[in-house]
Amino acid sequence: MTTTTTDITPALTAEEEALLPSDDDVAFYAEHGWYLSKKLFTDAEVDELVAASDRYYAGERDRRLPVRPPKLAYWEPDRGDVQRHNDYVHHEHDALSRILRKPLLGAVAARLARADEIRVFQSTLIYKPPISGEPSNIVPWHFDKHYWASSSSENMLTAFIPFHDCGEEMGTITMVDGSHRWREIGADDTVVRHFADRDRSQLEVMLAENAAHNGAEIRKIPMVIPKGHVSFHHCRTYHGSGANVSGRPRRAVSLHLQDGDNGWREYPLSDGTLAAYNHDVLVRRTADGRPDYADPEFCPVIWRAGARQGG
Ligand SMILES: O=C(O)CCC(=O)C(=O)O
Ligand SMILES: [Fe+2]
Repeated sequence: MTTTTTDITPALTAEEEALLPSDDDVAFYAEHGWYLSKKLFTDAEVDELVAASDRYYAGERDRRLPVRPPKLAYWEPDRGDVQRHNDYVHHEHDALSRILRKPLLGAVAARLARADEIRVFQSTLIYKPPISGEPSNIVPWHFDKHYWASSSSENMLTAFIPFHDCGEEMGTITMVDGSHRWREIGADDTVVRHFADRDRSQLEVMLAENAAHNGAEIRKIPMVIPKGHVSFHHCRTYHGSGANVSGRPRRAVSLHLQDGDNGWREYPLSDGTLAAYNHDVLVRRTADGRPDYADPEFCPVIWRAGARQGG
């Protein structure tokens, strides 16, 4: 039987192949927990991300989520000039989705994660208004796995895709070098449950305590990202970001990615509940009744190795 998967992962062009991370880059990512890519998106694609996001903010949608998940980030104009976060844009907006699901991006992620398949886990459209003192613009130190305890994979990763040159003055994403290799202090799952609700000074202290526990220095690396390039980070790499003092909005998508092996797992928290993710009220079930994190409706495949050989 011939399998044609060209609609999912068409072959890369020779020019695209040249943009993949080298073996040294993959080793760098494994050691440092982050990687700044080559130019993966053309200027035209990035400009279309700006235009499409403006249409999104003006209310354009191709479809809507069938139900509202409990912890959905969903800025609406009545919230005003705070930092905007909107989840599931890959589901709700086809023009954004088409660009974000670029196979080359999936191929880069597959190399870094040493995976055969990469699926979208989440996409969050982000807008930091150009207001230097806006408190909501500050992203406290965290790592993404804290939010993904119901995911079985330890190899998930995030592609941070700005829609312009993005430097320190814009409050670019900043990595804590090598922190994905730290062991966490204790098994305090209040982090998993309440991470987003903690205040900033608590998180700064938590970062310092975790570093000390690992005998590590905190080395903060602001990612200076040229237009069309992408910053990748491992799901256990601490990161955050500061004020936007540039006078221009900082626009980006944070594209959270899962390797093919990821699936829902039962992860009991100390308060007796199970760790959950917004997908759990949206996606279809697997044969054994778990939320299916491979549901193509919400978690589309963007890269599958071997597709060029016919599946
Ligand atoms: O917006 C930022 O600076 C950080 C985004 C983030 O936390 C992520 O991409 O995982
Ligand atoms: Fe994050």
